[in-house]
Amino acid sequence: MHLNDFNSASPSAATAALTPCVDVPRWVEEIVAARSFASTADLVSFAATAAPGWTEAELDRALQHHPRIGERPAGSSPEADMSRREQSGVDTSADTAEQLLAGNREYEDRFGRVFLIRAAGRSAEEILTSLRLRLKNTPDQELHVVAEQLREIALIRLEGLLRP
Ligand code: 2AL
Repeated sequence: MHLNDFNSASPSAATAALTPCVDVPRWVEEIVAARSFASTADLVSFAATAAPGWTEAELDRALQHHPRIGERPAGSSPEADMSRREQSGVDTSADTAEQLLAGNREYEDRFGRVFLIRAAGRSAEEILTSLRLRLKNTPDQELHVVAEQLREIALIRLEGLLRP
């Protein structure tokens, strides 16, 4: 999508384009309302701080669209395409796949939600190391990490969306 098209899209079309980046309606609405943007860099920098302080309810809603690391979604939605691209560098040999599965399970038992990490640019080994470290976090610390990772993923997706 070109920035000009995003700037001039109807509010509902702009909302539909942004929502796959992260399904936090407050974030989407703030960005849609702040158009027009002079450059993609301006848009991304606005998005980096828009709708601060995502609540637990907002995070839980957004996380429903993120498959587990190691589970590549099969569908053809924009989110599934993005997620596959982000996870394409994660090597899932039988051994790492098993460790990721076990780590995901442990994380879900401890925190009650899917383990989320910005996967783009990270190897399976880096992800496993981070997962094991994060298991030591308190639930409050972990909420902050999840919000930060979701925002990182959203900004990467936004850049991908607006790439000319
Ligand atoms: C994902 C995903 O779909 N993309 C990404 O960067 N991380 N999922 C996850 N559970 O962390």
